[in-house]
Amino acid sequence: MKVAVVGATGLVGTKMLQVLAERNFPVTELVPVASERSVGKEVEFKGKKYKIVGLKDAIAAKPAVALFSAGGSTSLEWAPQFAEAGITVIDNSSAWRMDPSKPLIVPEINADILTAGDKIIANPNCSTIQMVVALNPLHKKYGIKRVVVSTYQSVTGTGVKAVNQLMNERQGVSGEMAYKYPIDLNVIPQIDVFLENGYTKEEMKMVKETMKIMRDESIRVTATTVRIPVMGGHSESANVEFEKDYTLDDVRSLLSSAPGVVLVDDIANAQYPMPKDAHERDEVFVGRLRRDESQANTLNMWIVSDNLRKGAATNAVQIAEYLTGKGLL
Ligand code: A2P
Ligand code: 11C
Repeated sequence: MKVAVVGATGLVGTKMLQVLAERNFPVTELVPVASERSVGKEVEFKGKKYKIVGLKDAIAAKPAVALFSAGGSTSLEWAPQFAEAGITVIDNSSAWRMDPSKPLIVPEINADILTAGDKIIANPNCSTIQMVVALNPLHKKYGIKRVVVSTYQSVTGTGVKAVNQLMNERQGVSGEMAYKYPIDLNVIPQIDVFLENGYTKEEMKMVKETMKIMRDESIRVTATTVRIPVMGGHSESANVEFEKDYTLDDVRSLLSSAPGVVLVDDIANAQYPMPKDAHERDEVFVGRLRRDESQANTLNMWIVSDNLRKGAATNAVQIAEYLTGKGLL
């Protein structure tokens, strides 16, 4: 199968190439795409070198599927043109996620809604993906009423520029700033732009995308999203109120058998999820399970995942695998 990766030189695009290779996705020919400044350069995929092309040439190459991660404006402008040419787009930007005519997919949860007619499929935000993967099995049994979530997000979520800022600050050299403030030895309680309601766009993504993916408008989510000087994964503290009461043993058993979830919850041995352990893994790690003693039917949990993998590249490739498996491409 001919596969295009749009944004192939970026952090997520590079990870997409890695994940496609690792999972042995049946790529017969790769079409790597980046901005005009990268056209002609080469990327390596499974030991073979491929020349980077521009977006027009990528459409002319007629891949069956195109994984997009080159920013919202590129997706807004180009995804419809790819779709028009019969190419299925799996888009990692926020451009199409809340469009009611576009599916927003986490394969463990709602891939069943996909049809051959879906030509632009949205990949959710990384902090949303890891949260819903952990919440969905609990929602099915106990019904979630409300989630209060605070995030601790890796600089890799911002892109190469932010990784460089952190590394430059660590080495005491000056360079381009991805953030308004230093990130090393600091915590920035702003991810993406502020909206009129005083929340950031990242916070509202967690609210709206959760309802769409879990197909339940009644789930209330309130979020505080925070950037920390960490690489390797996003962490989240979630306080989850259910309709029905639960037992911790049952929650543990549901999470242990949930697809894509790994339970790491052994406080006697100081075992809990951390970004350094989630790095380069595809699963969502959950731990620190405990009853909220201040309120009935409420659970506290800690959720960690590699934001570039399950939060972006892996989820996109899993969507492509689902489409291939079901003959929808
Ligand atoms: P390039 O390397 O040529 O700038 P990141 O989010 O890690 O910074 O990566 C962004 C990715 O999106 C890069 O591969 C970048 O290519 C690509 N990109 C940015 N703008 C465009 C554009 N207008 N058309 C195609 N690709 C783009
Ligand atoms: C971050 N979650 O960590 C963002 C990155 O909507 O796909 C991904 C933004 C998005 O900064």
